[in-house]
Amino acid sequence: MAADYILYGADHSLYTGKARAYMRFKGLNWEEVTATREVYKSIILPRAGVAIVPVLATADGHVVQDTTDIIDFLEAAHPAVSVYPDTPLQKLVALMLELYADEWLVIPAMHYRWSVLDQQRDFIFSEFGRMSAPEASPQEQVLIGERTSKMFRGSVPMLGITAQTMPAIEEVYLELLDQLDSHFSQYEFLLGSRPSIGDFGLIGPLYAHLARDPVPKALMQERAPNVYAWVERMNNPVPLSGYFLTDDEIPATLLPILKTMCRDQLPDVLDVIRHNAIWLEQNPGGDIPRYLGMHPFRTGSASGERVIHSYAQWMFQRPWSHYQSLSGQQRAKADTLLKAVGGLDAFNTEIVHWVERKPGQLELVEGSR
Ligand SMILES: N[C@@H](CCC(=O)N[C@@H](CS)C(=O)NCC(=O)O)C(=O)O
Repeated sequence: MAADYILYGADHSLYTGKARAYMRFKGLNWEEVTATREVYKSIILPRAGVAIVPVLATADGHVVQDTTDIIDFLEAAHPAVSVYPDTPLQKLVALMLELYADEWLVIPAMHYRWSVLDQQRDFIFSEFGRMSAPEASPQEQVLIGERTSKMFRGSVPMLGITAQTMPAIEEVYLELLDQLDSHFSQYEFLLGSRPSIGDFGLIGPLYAHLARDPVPKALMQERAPNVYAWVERMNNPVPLSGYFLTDDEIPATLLPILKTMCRDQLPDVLDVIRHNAIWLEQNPGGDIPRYLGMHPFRTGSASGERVIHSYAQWMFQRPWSHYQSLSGQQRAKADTLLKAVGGLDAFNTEIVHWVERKPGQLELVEGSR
């Protein structure tokens, strides 16, 4: 039977890992096709618009880019056994952890791929080379990969990964591994026996880079075997199975992770929103560029500079609008949770300029809530 969907991506791609695990869980009739140089040229660029993976193509010729849009598109088409909890706190936590994973844990993921390159050079370059040119010999693939990965290697300082921040990036990551290890020693997934959108977010950085590249893989297997086992469960799920915990329970083991997210990521996101607003006020009706320069950030005990990634606002709007939709008892419970993890002020910050994504472009535009 011909596949209903094709996912164009790669084994070593962070965001492909997120979409792949989701599609496996949903038990869809799909196939994965490597995004070779040829696929970028003949399919991704002409049909999706920008040179980014993964890209989903449907049998009737529709394409979707961006894992969050891919998942939401597929959720709408296959609503059974949703990955979005329908209870207020679990939905909030799942969306917060998706945001954290997608936009912040890319920092340790990229650090452990590129800062220790001397210890895993052949593996990394041959992965990039194999993706671009599957027909080339293994030796050629290493050389091709060295060339094609240049842009990703070059983005490391932009992400805030420098000699000054590396010790703190590692410290915060090791703490996260310990916290997740303790969580997954008790629970199959973040919120029970069914993976949520938060799990699919986390599998992005925690698979292709942190559980697959040789150096961080060994670290995870040694230090956090329960996290490694969760990675395997995410990649080999029993489709459409499991339940979220009853009574909208949030496991206490997730609170320290949310605390770190609120401490490190939310100030960065609020500053992105501020920069997006300034830009829109100066360029009404314009397309907000993907990057708006650099701004200060903190992670753990270190401070540095990283790129102002306008897109982070779009991801933050998801948990923010869910929180804002709550009222009465539900809002009070969400407030208690957010207060305990240090996120209450951020979630009560007014977003004056709402942003939207337009298919086929990286820039954002002003939209209406
Ligand atoms: N927010 C996007 C991010 C996708 C993304 O950054 N993909 C990487 C590969 S894992 C890529 O193609 N990057 C090229 C670029 O950023 O220009 C998503 O969720 O799909």
